[in-house]
Amino acid sequence: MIDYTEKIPNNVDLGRDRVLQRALEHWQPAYMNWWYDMGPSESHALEVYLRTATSVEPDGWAQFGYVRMPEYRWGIFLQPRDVARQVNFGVHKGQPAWQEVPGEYRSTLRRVIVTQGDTEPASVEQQRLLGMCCPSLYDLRNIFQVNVEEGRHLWAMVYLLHRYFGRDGREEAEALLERRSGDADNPRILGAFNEPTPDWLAFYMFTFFTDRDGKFQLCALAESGFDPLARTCRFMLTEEAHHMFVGETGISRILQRTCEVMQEHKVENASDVRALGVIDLQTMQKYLNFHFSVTIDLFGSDASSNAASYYTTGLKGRYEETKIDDDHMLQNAEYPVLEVSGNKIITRHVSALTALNERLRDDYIAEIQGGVDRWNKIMEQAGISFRLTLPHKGFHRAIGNFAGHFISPEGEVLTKEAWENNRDKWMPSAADQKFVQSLMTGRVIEPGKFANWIAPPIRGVNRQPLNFEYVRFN
Ligand code: BYC
Repeated sequence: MIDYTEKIPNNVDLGRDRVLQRALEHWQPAYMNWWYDMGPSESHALEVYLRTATSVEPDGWAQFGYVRMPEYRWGIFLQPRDVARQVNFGVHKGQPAWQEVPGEYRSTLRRVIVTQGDTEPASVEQQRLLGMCCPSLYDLRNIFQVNVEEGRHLWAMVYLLHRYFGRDGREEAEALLERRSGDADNPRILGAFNEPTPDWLAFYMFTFFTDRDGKFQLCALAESGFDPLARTCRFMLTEEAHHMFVGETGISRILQRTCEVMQEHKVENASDVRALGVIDLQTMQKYLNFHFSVTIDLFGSDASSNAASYYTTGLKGRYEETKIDDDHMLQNAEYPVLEVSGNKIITRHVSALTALNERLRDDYIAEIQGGVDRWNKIMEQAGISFRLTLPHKGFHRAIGNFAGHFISPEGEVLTKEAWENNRDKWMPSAADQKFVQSLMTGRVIEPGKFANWIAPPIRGVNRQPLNFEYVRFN
């Protein structure tokens, strides 16, 4: 019999919880089967220089060493409990934070946890082939780090389902291993997690844009009145930061390399840039448009009674709820949302409670803009006039007020036909994707070497040199 307390680093007193142990005895082998089937392709024998969380202390959550990924110790960690913590918003404001699931909110909470949990294995599935065309050992190690941590985030949600939701929770935990990204019959729950991640440009965009949705959703759940959920999400956020770092620096390094080549060869035209084996800035903008629009859909509808009730009942807060100076009830407050009226986009003030998805989306967009500004400095420093911009919030949306409308990146309301005629100018066309993928046909695995289309990072992982053997192929 496997000793789970030994195998699963945890701070939830796993050794004493017989019910949980029994549940895990069933789930853990199914998880391993899923990892072998859907985890990174042809990776099982590789030794990877990974960080593993072995405790929540500052010196414990980032232990570096070589690990074969199937032997990674997927731990269960919650931020330590603050016994004075209260429900900080909604109708239960001021009550002690709940340590067990309130009966009347059981199915709603389970649903939110399942939705969050579902994204974690989905992203691993989306990225499973990318190791086969990595631009360096450094990047290969980083994608594997992201993948094992998404696996751990699945564990985090499964722990909550097993520990607090009885038989329904166990069934949901099993279903998390059964859905598959992009599967026509049994897809992942949210739209963006059924899109393919076919190349490394898409991967960096995904970790910059979509992992950041993860950050904002986790921040909102970290405010939850259900304390175990709040504490789990707090700890997940420490790992999420690295994923967004991989995305932001990945895009920066591609831009850096493109700018170097443009300067060196004095070329500006996209086809000339492509001929030199780097990704033109116009294509970068198209990928940005796609990933931004698909990701902002993940925040849900602009007006959502679900979001209002999550808040009123104390289950899901706002970004940085406790730092906001208001009544934390929002009974009479309003919030501006956009909608299409005729051929114009207008602003309407609606109840702040129903607009909570929109508010979180706006907080997210403000942070994204900061990253885009940092990317633009690379072009500025290279003396290149091209600038990346965020498309209008209504561009290419499938959820909320803009769904079914045809909005240009500049925010004009167009006919379907006019929009379709410009589609390939705004979003990656089949030919653009083919070009990007043509740069990524094989993997670069010589220590210290990088593919031509991406600059090396400024520094290595955990102060290791750039030519460190981040992955051992043996
Ligand atoms: N695709 O009232 P609404 C991450 C559904 S990422 C498909 O607006 P609500 C990560 C919705 O379910 C963060 N369906 O919805 C990143 C609802 O269905 P029903 C993941 C969608 O509930 C990278 C209906 O439409 N975490 O961690 O207010 C790598 C009405 O919509 C979508 C969470 O999302 C969509 N995009 O808001 C790894 C947090 N959007 O009731 C990991 C948990 C909406 O009609 N989830 N629908 O059947 C939530 O809080 C909410 O479910 C949502 C949706 C904010 C997502």
